[in-house]
Amino acid sequence: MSSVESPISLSSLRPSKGVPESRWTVAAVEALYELPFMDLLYRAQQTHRQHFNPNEVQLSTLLSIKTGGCAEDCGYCPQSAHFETGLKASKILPLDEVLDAARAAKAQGATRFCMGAAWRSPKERDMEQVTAMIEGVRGLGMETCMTLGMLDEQQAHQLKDAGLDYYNHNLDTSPDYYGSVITTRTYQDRLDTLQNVREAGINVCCGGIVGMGETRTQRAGLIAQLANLDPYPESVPINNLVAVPGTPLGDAEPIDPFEFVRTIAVARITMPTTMVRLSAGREQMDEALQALCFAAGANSIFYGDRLLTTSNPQAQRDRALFQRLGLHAQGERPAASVSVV
Ligand code: SAM
Ligand code: DTB
Ligand code: SF4
Repeated sequence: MSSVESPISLSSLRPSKGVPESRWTVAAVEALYELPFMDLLYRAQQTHRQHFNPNEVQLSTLLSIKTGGCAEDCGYCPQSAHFETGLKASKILPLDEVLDAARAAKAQGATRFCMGAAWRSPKERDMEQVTAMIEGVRGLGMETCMTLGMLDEQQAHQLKDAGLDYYNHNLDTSPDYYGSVITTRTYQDRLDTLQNVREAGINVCCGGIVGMGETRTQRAGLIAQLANLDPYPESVPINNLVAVPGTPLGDAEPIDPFEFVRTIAVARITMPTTMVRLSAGREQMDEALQALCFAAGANSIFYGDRLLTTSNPQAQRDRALFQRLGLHAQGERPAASVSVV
């Protein structure tokens, strides 16, 4: 039987004349979004399989090392002091609690431990504590990731010297929608932090959130920004908004699930070698939707029953899903493969 090719070739969706080959225009990214769903998934799968084992998923566990009371006004975030969400603010966790949580995450199979703080940026006095956490978690044989807000050059070097593997700092949305969501720091502030992280030699984890009332063009605008970072991030978290009552986005209309899958696929195609992380919002998704996200090229998840302040599927539930789909965690033995003649 002959195969039927889509009438739209990917080369026709690459950047237009006069734009350097490596840059994605928003229009080119949007044209990917507009492909028939099956064609888009096929493209994403092709790209994914060129660079990764499609049955392998990397597991990171999150811990909030300093919760709530944040000075920023990010409209999606339950930890902002600007909104009444009923969340109790707490001080930075002691080192031994952080290491206990990391040990537990490792025992469950996580290979990376991500520590998040509700800060605009770390203060001088915080740096000693966070660098001790990096050293301690690395000492357990895990990869480390931190997300602490904005970093200057010196702070980025301090984290690198302590052995930090990844720094997460999201662009969150497109430049033109950004001001509707956050007013206390600019898009350029975020780009500056990303540059400091990159120049210090730390792997960049940078993505965004969908389902905040943005248009498809704005989702394409976010992906184009990420894909045009030079080099693009090593890890790209795609968060589905967790709508928390009390935040300005607490009543946001959920995004069409297929549009979410499309976002994963478009991230995979535009950033072929990055780890695309299916991030916040999995608790609100059913198994079939998560399976579609893996089929679209997601190859990393947050693992463990909490994100920072909201819930995430139980580890056991993820393990059961992996078994049903024949997926395995990075660093673990693949499920037995059967050859089909
Ligand atoms: N305070 C630091 C910062 O903003 O850079 C680090 C922690 S902050 C909670 C990390 C990221 O979590 C945000 O950039 C945002 O993308 C994501 N996030 C926060 N609240 C969310 C929500 N309700 N739904 C989905 N993602 C969310
Ligand atoms: C990211 O992009 N998503 C994670 C991680 N980086 C730090 C955070 C999701 C937070 C969801 C809301 C909460 O649990 O507070
Ligand atoms: Fe603060 Fe980060 Fe939440 Fe923004 S996303 S309010 S910076 S904790």
